[in-house]
Amino acid sequence: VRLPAAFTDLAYELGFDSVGVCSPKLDISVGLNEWLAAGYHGDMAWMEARANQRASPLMLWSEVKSVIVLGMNYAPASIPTSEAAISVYAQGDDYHEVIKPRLKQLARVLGGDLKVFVDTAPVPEKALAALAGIGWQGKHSNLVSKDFGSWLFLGVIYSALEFQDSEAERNHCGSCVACLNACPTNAFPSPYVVDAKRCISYLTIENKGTIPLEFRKAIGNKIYGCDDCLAVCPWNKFASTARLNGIFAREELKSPTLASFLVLDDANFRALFRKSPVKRIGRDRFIRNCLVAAGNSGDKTLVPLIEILYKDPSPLVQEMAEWALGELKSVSRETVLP
Ligand code: B12
Ligand code: SF4
Ligand code: SF4
Repeated sequence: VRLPAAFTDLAYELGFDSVGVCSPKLDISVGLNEWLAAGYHGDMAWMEARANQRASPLMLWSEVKSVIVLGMNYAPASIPTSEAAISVYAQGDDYHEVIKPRLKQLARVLGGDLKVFVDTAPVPEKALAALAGIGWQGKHSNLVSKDFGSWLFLGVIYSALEFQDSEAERNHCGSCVACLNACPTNAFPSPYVVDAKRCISYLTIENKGTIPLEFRKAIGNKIYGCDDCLAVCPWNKFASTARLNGIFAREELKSPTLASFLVLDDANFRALFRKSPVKRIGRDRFIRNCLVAAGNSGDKTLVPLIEILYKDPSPLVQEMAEWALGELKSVSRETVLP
């Protein structure tokens, strides 16, 4: 049977832009195991822990008959360029909290036994989305769509009911290599493969420790995640601005200043990033990231704020403050003052 029209209509009403169905008989274990064996997951031990389930829906839930994949467009009106750049996906409400309740609402229309996922479970979301016709895995490894470019969040429903499969999407990257060339940290060992340990998204979000010296300069102004490979994708020109724009972009996070962030204590940090994905990394890691951007900023007016952080109780903050001070002291007066 086809997916009920009531389901697709409600999906669109709730803000989803793309819906597809595929068989659960997908198995990405060869690629996934190679990726894990190469150690590209860094400290994300949770990627290893349930790798067999991540490789195939049937390993997670033997009852699943159909997989329904939903894409939600979050294309920004403009790409962040501020001195404290927060990646587009993190400038508004946490997408997990936006998408999960909507998937649950859709689940009620679908009926039957089912499970809903967004990001956090061992589910091969990108490969499923490609099989369900939402788009294809681009050379940056994320899902690209002809209609929405590289700006889609993915949500997945495993259903015990069987629905007619959609047509899988084929790859439309052609000879383009824009995303591979755009990466500031050379995180692509080969097309379609990301070495997470080198990815700024990993370094600024997943990584709990200090940021390795070799990447600090390349991180530039990025304080939470990175969009460089997504932003250059030529398919983005077909993307329209996200319908849920109000949810996915907060005015105050579009072009913030480093000075306003460097003074945040724990309580202010939590208040400012309430409901935002940024709160997940906590104040210390956030300040660590801001200090990297401060060290790269060439802005000596930040020195007094960084000197305070040099005495911070967090060793993570202290260490990065020391580095940032060193960087700014090496900037000549002429390049700083007009
Ligand atoms: C772990 C993870 C990360 C890690 C690792 C990234 C990665 N590429 O795997 C880090 C922290 C670096 C990361 C960063 C980001 N992430 Co992330 N992340 C995930 C997560 C939780 C799992 C992904 C996974 O399974 N990786 C394992 C590897 C092995 O899978 P893979 O990349 O598909 O690798 C395959 C290819 O290499 C393939 N392969 C090898 N050779 C070839 C050749 C060809 C021709 C092909 C087609 C494939 C192929 O084999 C592998 C297995 O199939 C998913 C959510 C989920 N549950 O799926 C979100 C997810 C992928 N992330 C997402 C986002 C938005 C991001 C960021 C854009 C956030 C940001 N702005 O900072 C960046 C983008 C960085 C990038 N270029 O990938 C979205 C992507 C949405 C989309 N449109 O695809 C997801 C789906 C979350 C969601 N629900 O929306 N992420
Ligand atoms: S998100 Fe940034 S650092 Fe990560 S692979 Fe893409 S361009 Fe490279
Ligand atoms: S930038 Fe080019 S190679 Fe990369 S995903 Fe987009 S079309 Fe494919």
